[in-house]
Order: sequence, then C-alpha cells, then structure tokens
Amino acid sequence: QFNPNYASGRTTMVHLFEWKWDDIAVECENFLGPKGFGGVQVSPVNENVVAASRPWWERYQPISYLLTTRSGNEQQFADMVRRCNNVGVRIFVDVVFNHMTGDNVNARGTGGSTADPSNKSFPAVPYSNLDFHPTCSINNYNDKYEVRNCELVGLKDLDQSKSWVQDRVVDFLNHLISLGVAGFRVDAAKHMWPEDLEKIYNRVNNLSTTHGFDTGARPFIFQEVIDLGGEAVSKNEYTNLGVVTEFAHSNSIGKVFRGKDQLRWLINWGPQWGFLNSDRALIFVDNHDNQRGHGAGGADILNYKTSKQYKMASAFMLAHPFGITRVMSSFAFDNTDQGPPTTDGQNIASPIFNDDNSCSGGWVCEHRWRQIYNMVGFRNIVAGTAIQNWWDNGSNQIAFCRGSKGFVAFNGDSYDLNTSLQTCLPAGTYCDIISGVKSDSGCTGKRVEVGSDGRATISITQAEEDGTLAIHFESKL
Ligand code: ARE
Ligand code: CA
Repeated sequence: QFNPNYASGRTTMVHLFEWKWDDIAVECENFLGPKGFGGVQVSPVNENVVAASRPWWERYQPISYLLTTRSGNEQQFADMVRRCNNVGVRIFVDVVFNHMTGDNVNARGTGGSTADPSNKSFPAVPYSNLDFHPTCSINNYNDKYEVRNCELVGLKDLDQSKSWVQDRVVDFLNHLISLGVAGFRVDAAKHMWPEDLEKIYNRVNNLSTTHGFDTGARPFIFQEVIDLGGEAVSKNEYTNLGVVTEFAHSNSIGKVFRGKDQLRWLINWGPQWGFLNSDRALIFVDNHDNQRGHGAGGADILNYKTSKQYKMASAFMLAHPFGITRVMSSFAFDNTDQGPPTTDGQNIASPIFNDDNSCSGGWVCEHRWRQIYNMVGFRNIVAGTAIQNWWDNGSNQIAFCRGSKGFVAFNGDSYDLNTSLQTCLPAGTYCDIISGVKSDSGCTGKRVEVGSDGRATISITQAEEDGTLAIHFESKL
C-alpha cells in the first residue's frame, strides 16, 4: 500500500487530468514510456452526474460504479491499462467513495443511469437512504465528527461503517484491480474515518499477476488529506494506511519560488519543513484543485500560468530526493469551473501535438515541457543518491549534486549566476537538459565543461528563459 509498484528505474507519475482513455493509451506508448514516466493518475473512472455546462468537477459526483465517463467506457479503460502496463507505465485511479452527488432532480449519469439524489436513491449501485449519514453540512473543520459525518459541499455522504457500503466499494476497487490498475488516489479521505478505510483496504485484492505484477503486490494507496495545520483532522491519522498527499509541500514550494522565502532555506527541505516522512508523502507543485483556487493553498500555489517559476519549482521537486513525485498536466482555463476542451460542448477533445512535443487544442501538457520531462529523467537517473556539496550564495542562488550522478543549479535572484561550482561529475562536456536536449549531433542547449577536479563554470543569467541548469552522467557528450 506504500509502494507505487513502478517498473524498475521509474519514479514519477503524471496526472493526465480529464484525458480520454484512448489518448492516454497512445501517450503511454509514444511519450510516457519512452521518457521514463512511472505512472498516470487518471480522472475518476466511474459514472458521474451530467452537470449543465459540463464543469470538470462533475466527475466528483458519482452516480454509480459503472465504468463509463466522458473519458471512455470500460472496454477503452481496460485497453488503456493493458497498453500502458505493456510499456512500463502504471495506472492509478482517482476513486470517489466518500459521497455520491449533490442535490439534483432527475439526475442522469454519463453511463445513462438515473438517480434521485435528493432522496439519496442511487438504484444503479444500488444505494438507498439507509447507506448515507443523516444530512448536515460541513462548516467547522475543527470538529472531526462534522468533517467525517456531514456533507462536503452538499454531496450525499456515504456511511462507510455499513457493511453494504463497504461491499460495494470493495467490489468497485477489486474490479479495477482485475483490469490491471496499480493503485488508487482516495478522494476526500479526510472525510472518512480511518478505521472504516482500514477495513476497506484490507479487503482489497493483491494486484493482478496476469497483468504482470509480483505475487502478493499490494495496490498503492495515496489518500487525499488536506492538512496545512490548525484543524481537527491530521494527516498523521492516515499514514499507517497508505501514503498521503502532502499539501504543505505544494504550499511551501509555491511560496519559495514566488519569492516569499529564499531559495537558500531549501537546504533542509523535507520533514523539517513540517512535511510527512519521505516514504509517506505524495508531493506535487499543484493539483487539479489548488491550481484553480479550489482546495488548499490559495494564491501561493504556482501553476502553468507563471511558467518560469513553475518550471523552477518542478525542477527542484524532481531534483530533490524527498517524496513520491507527481507532475500535473492541465488543460488551459480562464475560470475555475470550466471543463476540458470539447469538440461540441459535450465530448472531450483530444490533445494536438506540436513538433516541439508541446500540446495545443486547449491542452497545456506540462509533462511535455522539456524542462519537466527531462527532470523526470534526471530523477530516475540519480535515484538512490543523496544530496551533497550543497552551495548557495546566501540568497536565491543554489546548487547541489546528487551523489556523483547529477548536478543542478537554480538562479532565483534578479542578477546573473556565474561562478565555479563542484558538480561531483567526471571530467567532460555535458549538455544542460533544461535549455536543450542531447542529440546525435550534440546538444541543443548550453554546454558545461567539467574539469578533472569536478568543477565547472556555471552560468544562469537573469534574462534566460529558465532559471535552472541540470546535467547528469547520461547527458555527457
Ligand atoms: C460542486 C460545486 C459546489 C456544489 C457541489 C454539489 O462547486 O458548489 O455544492 O458541487 O453540487 C470538486 C470541486 C467542488 C465540487 C465537487 C463536486 O472542487 O467545487 O462541488 O467537486 O462536483 C475540501 C476537501 C477536499 C476537496 C476540496 C475541494 O477536504 O477533499 O475541498 N478535494 C477533493 C477533490 C475535489 C472534489 C472533491 C474532493 C469532492 O480533489 O476536486 O471537489 O469529491 C481547507 C480544508 C480542506 C478543504 C478546503 C476547501 O483547506 O482544510 O479540507 O478541502 O479548505 O474547502
Ligand atoms: Ca464522510
């Protein structure tokens, strides 16, 4: 439950928010597999309410556990999981079982099921009002009973202590395991009692050996618990059950790279910042909520719109050994309710790929930005090494080695960085994987000359597109 079950040599998942299953299958084969991504978090797979104007958040309002959504049907989902596993990329499903939909008259689901949410009747599961907590709303996050037994933004709150509810959820999760998924993001885990979750997790099957997992492998479980301190529910209540989303990481990295804190303080990045231990922390720069002002962190959170700082924060997260890393991949938005790009206002459109790997057609595809996918590769290559030779200039210029396998430098000051630093790498010429890529003909970016003493002149001017430089032993020319 703590192991992402990645194929060997891989370390990082990407959240392909609102992508269609057919598109994810192709992306695994053409891009994620070759570039070394370990897995994909997919949007909720089970039937959700069809909401007017099709906001992204309709997928967090379940109608049933049929696997039909705007991303595709069960057969397309199963095909995607199989094809991604075949190229070493795992699938993690965002599972929503704290609640069903909000009040809604004549609700219709993406799979054609109907429900009467106002009377807590969901015949396609089936659930009746006996399966839910009595109606009350969550107003006071200092009361853990209210947080767990009342309705989050009016969503009908399931009672996970009931055996009928446990059975339905376990069946749903086991169905997904039988199709070859590697684990789950548990939505709104904070709003469920840890003892109920424990009962459910304990009944979930081992991963499917017919899909290539080791005998006895447990599904990876990462639980969405927002804990920035000062509330009744603590992230520590969940760490014996699985990994937990570390929102303090998202919040702090946003502050640092927005200039509200100095980069030199990153020297003790990790639990000393109040984060969970590394093996329990699912970390990210932004998620699908806080990139648009939902969830936690407010204006300190970075997203694709502030691209230079966003790429620097992502590079730091991926270069630093702390945590289990997740990269966000977004669609462009102007307002916080806006759903994904569509062909006709209803059906989700596929991303369009440009020659430089980037996306268009309304998709941002941060995971296809060179500065991000090359750092996913960096993390794979330096895995297992520690930070050494930390350097800083006393403010916002920092650099460190990862063992003798990689070196990274950041310039967050408004003046140039140009100095001789220890890279810990063998002598030679290296290609900076932030400003370019190593290619057959050499390097499309900056070159770094490492001397026999391991030192090199490192330059990141204040005017450069990116404030990061990274080299590793496979970027040697
Ligand atoms: C939508 C409408 C609502 C409407 C409701 C029911 O926006 O106005 O009342 O439907 O009709 C997402 C959206 C919601 C959306 C919901 C259902 O964000 O806007 O409601 O889908 O469609 C808390 C929870 C945390 C949750 C965040 C958003 O603790 O679990 O709120 N995050 C997950 C998902 C979301 C999703 C849900 C849960 C629901 O990632 O995408 O909601 O499935 C402090 C607290 C946090 C709290 C935060 C915000 O920071 O510490 O615990 O997070 O405030 O309230
Ligand atoms: Ca609840």
